[in-house]
Amino acid sequence: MKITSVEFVKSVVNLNDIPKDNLKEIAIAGRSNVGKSSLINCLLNRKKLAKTSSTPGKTRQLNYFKINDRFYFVDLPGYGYAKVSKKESAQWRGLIEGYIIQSPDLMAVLSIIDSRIGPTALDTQLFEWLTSLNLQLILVATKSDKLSKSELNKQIAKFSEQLKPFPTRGVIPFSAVTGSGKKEVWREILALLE
Ligand SMILES: Nc1nc2c(ncn2[C@@H]2O[C@H](COP(=O)(O)OP(=O)(O)OP(=O)(O)O)[C@@H](O)[C@H]2O)c(=O)[nH]1
Ligand SMILES: [Mg+2]
Repeated sequence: MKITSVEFVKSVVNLNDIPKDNLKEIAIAGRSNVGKSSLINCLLNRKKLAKTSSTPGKTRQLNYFKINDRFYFVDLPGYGYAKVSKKESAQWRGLIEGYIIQSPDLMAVLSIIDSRIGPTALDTQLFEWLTSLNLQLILVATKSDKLSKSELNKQIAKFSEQLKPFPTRGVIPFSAVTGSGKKEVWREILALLE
């Protein structure tokens, strides 16, 4: 897709503050540190738009990025990071779940898994829940640059089998470092925005 404008609109920690301008939204979800913010930067050809970090727990709010004045990417806090206090982790969970339930303009959730690890129990829980809400899922296996071509193929075949119960059109291998898979991810996003 040709990106003509990208605007960081706001960070939201309180569900009353979510934008109400009826633009469609694609949310990016996944374990803490899996590479959500890096994927956003890569898709939008920006290096530092969404803040990334090698320390898990960088994104703690819902971050809204407006693209071409037409739709939003919503960067979500990561889940499953052991070093976050119970209280904080419950807060993030409430924020993510509340957002997903309360956003009528949410078109799909782009769920990110690690190519080396695959879907964890928490990921599968999320997929089950999204499926029960009739939300579209786009599955992306990131950090593909960390595997050889044959290892990656093996992993993708395995994940596709594991994810069969969910309504998704397969798992897209992706790397924010090389940009591999970018076109395929955009194709899925645009299909859902049509
Ligand atoms: N090799 C490689 N490293 C990546 C890739 N994507 C992200 N990383 C690295 O993984 C770490 C976490 O990336 P982030 O994009 O901040 O992850 P996040 O999911 O937004 O993390 P939280 O906001 O903490 O939940 C950083 O050190 C990135 O440089 C990738 O495709 N390949
Ligand atoms: Mg992040």
